[in-house]
Amino acid sequence: MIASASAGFDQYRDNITRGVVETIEYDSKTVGNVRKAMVYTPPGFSSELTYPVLYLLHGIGGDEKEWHTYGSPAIILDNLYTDHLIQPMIVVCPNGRAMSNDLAEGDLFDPEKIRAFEQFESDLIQDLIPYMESRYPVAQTRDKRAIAGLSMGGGQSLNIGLRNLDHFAWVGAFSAAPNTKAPEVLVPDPATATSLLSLLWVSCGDQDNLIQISIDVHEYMKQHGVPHIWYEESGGHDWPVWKNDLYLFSQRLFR
Ligand code: FER
Repeated sequence: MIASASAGFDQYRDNITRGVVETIEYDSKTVGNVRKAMVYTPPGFSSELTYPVLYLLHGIGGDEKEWHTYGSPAIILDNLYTDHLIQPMIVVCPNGRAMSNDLAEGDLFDPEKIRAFEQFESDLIQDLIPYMESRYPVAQTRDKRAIAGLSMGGGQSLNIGLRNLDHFAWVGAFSAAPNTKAPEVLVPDPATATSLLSLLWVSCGDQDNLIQISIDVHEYMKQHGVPHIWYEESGGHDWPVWKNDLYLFSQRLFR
């Protein structure tokens, strides 16, 4: 049984040291243009230190700003840091729709836009991660990289994270969407995944119409002995669930 976030976890506190959020732009060879991402550096950030990185992905209606607009990740993480409940980490919110017009506009289910969420795998691994490693003091090993996201971003985290375990040891899916590949495609080799994963987190709200996708992933992992956390929480396909997930998931990272 996992207890949900304690009251006030997402409320701005006065007189604490805060992290900093900035928008960066990186050259994407994948898309052929300059793309934006939002980067959170933790309270007390120092370029003398080396930080682990969480890549935190948005949903079908979002972009690189979505988490910061609706999910208060900086407040949640600043509070957790102040309470000594998380490791200091950099959190990168990219735009997961890897195409030249990556705005969340028009028909969000247009096949070209859905494909762009797949194309993001290359943008992340070939373009954004190298950018982060060239501009920020970040660790460059798999055990110091995490990928997580909500809905479409949850599907991406499973698809990209589990296919690139040489890059990620920590994978989290919050309310994963139908872009999630079939469990046996995600993890064709349970023994290898088991040996490489530090954490596989799968969560979903019990009122979410998409919950079967997460249950299928959970059941497959259970059947094949792949250690993971399955967290069914109360709620729908919505921000209270995803904020709670970030609060709980981030505390388990980089331990
Ligand atoms: C779908 C239903 C929902 C789908 C994607 C979503 C690709 C994504 C929802 C979200 O990101 O919130 O059929 O197909």
